[in-house]
Amino acid sequence: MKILFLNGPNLNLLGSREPEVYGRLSLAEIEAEVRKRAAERGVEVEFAQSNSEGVLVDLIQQARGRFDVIVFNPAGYTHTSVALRDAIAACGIPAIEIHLSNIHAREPFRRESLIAPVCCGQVLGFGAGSYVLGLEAAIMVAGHNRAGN
Ligand code: CA2
Repeated sequence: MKILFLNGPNLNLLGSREPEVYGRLSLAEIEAEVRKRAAERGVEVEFAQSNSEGVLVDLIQQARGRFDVIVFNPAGYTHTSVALRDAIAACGIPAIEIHLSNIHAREPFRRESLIAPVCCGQVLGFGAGSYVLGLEAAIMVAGHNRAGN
């Protein structure tokens, strides 16, 4: 079982600013925690981050046949990107949307996700824990798919 953790714009800045909203861990530290949990659960994970919408579309297209589930934090593109929504809808891989913060408790423009309707579900508001819970959700979703449920 192979799971792609895909990260959108500015998440490379994690840990450096706005710790009260996004926590103190860098993306590399979150990745290390997810890798540790994934090893315990016997699953493979790959992490990618891009600030570019087009690169994220390419990564989603290239995931076909390589990954069982995509765990996706689209960051700012969550609220704007028809292109990423279309890419997730077209790729044929189940996706789980994750966020560090609770987007529903923030500014009104963050409350809408264009990506959520083409995902199996969302995990949000738990800081770095959203990535760990996203891993668990991905394992569950992949298991269901394999069982043909
Ligand atoms: O809560 C999340 O995970 C978000 O996806 C984070 C995005 C935000 O636009 C979404 O509404 C919710 C922002 C990621 C940028 O993170 C920064 C980290 C440190 C300094 C500046 C930005």
